[in-house]
Amino acid sequence: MIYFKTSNPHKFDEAKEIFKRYGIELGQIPETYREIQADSLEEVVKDALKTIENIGRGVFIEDAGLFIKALNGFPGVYSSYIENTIGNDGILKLMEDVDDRSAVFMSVVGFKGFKGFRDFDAMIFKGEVKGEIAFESRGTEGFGYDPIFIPEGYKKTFAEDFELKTRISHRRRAIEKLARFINPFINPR
Ligand code: ITT
Repeated sequence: MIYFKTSNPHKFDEAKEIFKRYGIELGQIPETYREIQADSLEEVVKDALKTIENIGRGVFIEDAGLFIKALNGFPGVYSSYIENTIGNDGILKLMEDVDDRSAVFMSVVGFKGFKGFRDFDAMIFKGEVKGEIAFESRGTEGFGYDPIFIPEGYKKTFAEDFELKTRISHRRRAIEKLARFINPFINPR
């Protein structure tokens, strides 16, 4: 069993599903972590890892964000704040007359292992998915920016096709790397 320290139940549910495929049980520590103001998700995660206390198990945190090209990467590291202030309607307004709708969802996972993981203190795993910002909000599944994000090669938003999201999302890609890495420690042959 390893633990995901996150205050976001949607993120936890997505991660739990991914680990299940590897036969790894996931527990939640439903707390936020120290989030410094920084230019990249990686810096935020690396700093926060320093505050993760030894609970005698593997623990990870994840910082994610939506980076919109035409807005020079905004909301990016401010994704949470922007979601809670101007929200998806605010983003769509900013993008009203913008032709280049490209965006990327990024996820950075920071893992700290205790007991059996000691040599792998503070590992970083990244995942991303490219796509476009929709012209209107669509769908009811998922959370956050899912209703306005259409992954590359598809027509539906993540909020309209949750099964697709679980297969190709930024979180899926980052967490799958972590799951592959820790699998031999959790399920030794
Ligand atoms: P923790 O930091 O406690 O894990 P959080 O909700 O603050 O929870 P993040 O900082 O990683 O999570 O994410 C910042 C925001 O980015 C989040 O509140 C959402 O608005 C958005 N976001 C992140 N991942 C997303 C996803 O898969 N789909 C849609 N929006 C997402």
